[in-house]
Amino acid sequence: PFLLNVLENQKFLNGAVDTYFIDENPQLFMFKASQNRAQKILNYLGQVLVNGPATPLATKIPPADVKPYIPAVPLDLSPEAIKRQELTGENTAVQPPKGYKQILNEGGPEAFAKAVRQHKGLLLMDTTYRDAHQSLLATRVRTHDLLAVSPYVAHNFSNLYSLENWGGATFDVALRFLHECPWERLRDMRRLIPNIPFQMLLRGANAVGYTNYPDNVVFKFCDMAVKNGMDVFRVFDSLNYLPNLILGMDAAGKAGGVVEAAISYTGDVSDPNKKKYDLKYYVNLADELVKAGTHVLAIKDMAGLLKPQAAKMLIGAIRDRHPDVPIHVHTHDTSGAGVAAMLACAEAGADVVDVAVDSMSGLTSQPSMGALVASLQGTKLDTNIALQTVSEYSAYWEQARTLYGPFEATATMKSGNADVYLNEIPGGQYTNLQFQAFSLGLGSQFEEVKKAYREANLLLGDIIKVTPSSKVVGDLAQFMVQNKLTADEIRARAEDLSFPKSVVEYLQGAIGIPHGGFPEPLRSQVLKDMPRIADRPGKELPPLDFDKLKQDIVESYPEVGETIEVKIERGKTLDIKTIAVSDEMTAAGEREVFFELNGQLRSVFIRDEN
Ligand code: 3PY
Ligand code: ZN
Repeated sequence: PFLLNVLENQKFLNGAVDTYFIDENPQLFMFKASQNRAQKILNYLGQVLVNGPATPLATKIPPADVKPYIPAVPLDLSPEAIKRQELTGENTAVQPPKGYKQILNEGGPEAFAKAVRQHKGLLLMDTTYRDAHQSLLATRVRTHDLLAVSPYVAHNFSNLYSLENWGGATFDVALRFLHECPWERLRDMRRLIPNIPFQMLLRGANAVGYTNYPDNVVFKFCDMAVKNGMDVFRVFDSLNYLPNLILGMDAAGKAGGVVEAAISYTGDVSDPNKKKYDLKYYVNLADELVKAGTHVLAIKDMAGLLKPQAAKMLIGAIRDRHPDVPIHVHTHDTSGAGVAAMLACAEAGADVVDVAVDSMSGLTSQPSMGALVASLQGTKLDTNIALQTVSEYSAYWEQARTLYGPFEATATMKSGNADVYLNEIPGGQYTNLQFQAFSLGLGSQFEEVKKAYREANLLLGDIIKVTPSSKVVGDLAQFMVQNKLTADEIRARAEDLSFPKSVVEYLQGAIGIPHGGFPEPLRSQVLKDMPRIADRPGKELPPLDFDKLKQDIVESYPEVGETIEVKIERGKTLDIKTIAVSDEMTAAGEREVFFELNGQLRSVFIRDEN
């Protein structure tokens, strides 16, 4: 650029310059901003090539510099074991006690369900490995920290119904942000925990994604999950749309898994004014799921709306109709009533409830394991888990959690909030929406978003809200807040507004059909003559060709050698080819990344942060 500026300078071209020329001509160094853009882009691409895509940190809380203390497991001190350790370095822990996994292995899902139903005390599922950190730490817990405490879990929690350790958002986050293989995580956990059934959350026809997949994808996914160590599949659909639920149940069952069909709970069955989702609605759905052959019936209270009184009515009614089917209840502690609600469920006949270890519990996570264990000690529902054991497990997570400071939900969330009964926002989404509002410096906007969420839900016809239908409501709420639109204005201007894509697709029927149908006239006003799906969405999708997908991925993601066209302004395009990343590092820990920029060789130095 300097040369170009100089070559446009008449005085310089005429040779009429002396040593003060540069001092007297500062404009020579005033380059147009655009001259820097190519360099910035190369720096960015170099950064991605060397360090991978960057993830913005959620908070300013730094990760702690700790090595969490790992509670010990009993060692096998036999001469053979010691010799094996010397020779192979193999772990010398004694085998953990047998658990429900062995019953499942020996007798299959039916025998497992029967044993669960016959068990006298209350059984627990521990969500620490999945929903707890999905709700509190943006799903960021790495395989390393899960594996470190896994031998302790195997040795001390052999009487858990299951350990929820996969599915939901963990799959996506492992790949996208942690750059970890979720399948490897599953196999490694299985190796260390051979005695406790593993449980995953399957979003029905959405598997572990955010949209309906072709049927063969869901079947293949479940098959691979079982082969890699998965046992129990909690299958839900974000609209409780039966055809989607049954598809997920079939896929999990065909793969050999335990099918735990889940009814997503919304509203309040103890409130006679809330008529859309009343006791009859849930009981009918339970009947359908039992008829469809579920091994276990789950109530999935994803927002934590099931009050103790409602729990008693709902669980009591289902227990009466289905005396032989195990009932498993999931909740979130957003309001603070989670422990009370789970105790009420247990009293009313639930076999299993979900808890997270104390230091990973509460707020938008699950209720506290220690609180449930202690509350039931000495009663007929005793969990037979020692409080001291829970306490050691909790101490590990208390320290491990500090490693994830940057992702802490508690950076903004200081207490529970019973306003969840008004807005019905699911646990994980509640944390996300709050964080988004605060990170924009608009803490007060969270109040507006929560109110808009409630209105958006009613505009859409009062729907079940859980991934991905909760995203549809959340997107509409954000749209209302950003554009300062009330529900009445949305109704009046529906034909002209440009709604978020998720809302339009939802109204087209892309994730299924809601209970009570789509809201009219809103749907017709928004969709006009756009196509509508009148059946199960996956039914219309052609099967995925796995071989072709593999080939396409291999072809379209060469890390080096890729040519990228970057349009920096109208009519101005940069052709960038990634040539190489140097194997050697400079003394400053940098790698040289080579590009061809519009045919010219260029390079940038990028710090390797791996
Ligand atoms: C998920 O889909 O990940 C959920 O946790 C829904 O509650
Ligand atoms: Zn949940």
